[in-house]
Amino acid sequence: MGLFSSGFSGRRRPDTPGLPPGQYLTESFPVLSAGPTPRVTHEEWQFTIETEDGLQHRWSWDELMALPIADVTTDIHCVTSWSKFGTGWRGVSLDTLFDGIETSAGFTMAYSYGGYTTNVPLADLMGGKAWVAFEFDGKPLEPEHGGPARLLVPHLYFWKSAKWVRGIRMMENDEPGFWEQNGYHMYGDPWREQRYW
Ligand SMILES: Nc1nc2c(c(=O)[nH]1)N[C@H]1C(S)=C(S)[C@@H](COP(=O)(O)O)O[C@H]1N2
Ligand SMILES: [Mo]
Repeated sequence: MGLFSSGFSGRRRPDTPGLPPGQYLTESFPVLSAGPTPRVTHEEWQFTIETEDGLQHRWSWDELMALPIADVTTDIHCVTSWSKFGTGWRGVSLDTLFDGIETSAGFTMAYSYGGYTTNVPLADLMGGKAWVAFEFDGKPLEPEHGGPARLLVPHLYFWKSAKWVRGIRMMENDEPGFWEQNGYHMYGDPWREQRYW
């Protein structure tokens, strides 16, 4: 097998622009979930940002839908080595959600329905880098992929993009989430291959 001749998706092509080291491209959209898929209705769905002083800022589904909505096209990179180019999402920017929230804490923990957690520095949620996404490929996000809504932080490995997201808690110090406690990297930059630690 030549390095450059393969026309098959799924083959490793180290010279592909936009493909981080050690990743291969896939056309499919694998489902990776550590547990069962929670079923959360729009009626019961809520999203809460809790600051370090315990103040909670909360949105219902309807309140989320009333916020400015962003269309996002981005590549995604899973630590299990698949990458997918040009995925299309619709969601609300974390910049919008954090607008008017006062915090001096530098770290966050994302919480999901079902108990999953993952830590992300606040700076990586700001500046047009992260969204609460509720549509994929022009359709409502499937429950298997995190619907009704998931975090989308595509510049980090995809485990940071918490499915069924229900909130974010601000933290003064970095603390490991679910996979980070099990050996995944605290930050998870695919370009530096920060898979495990
Ligand atoms: N709540 C929750 N979010 C999660 C996970 C999970 O198990 N539970 N898995 C993570 C991992 S390891 C990856 S690669 C992506 C997979 O998203 P997908 O199933 O939509 O491909 O979700 C991330 N977010
Ligand atoms: Mo993953």
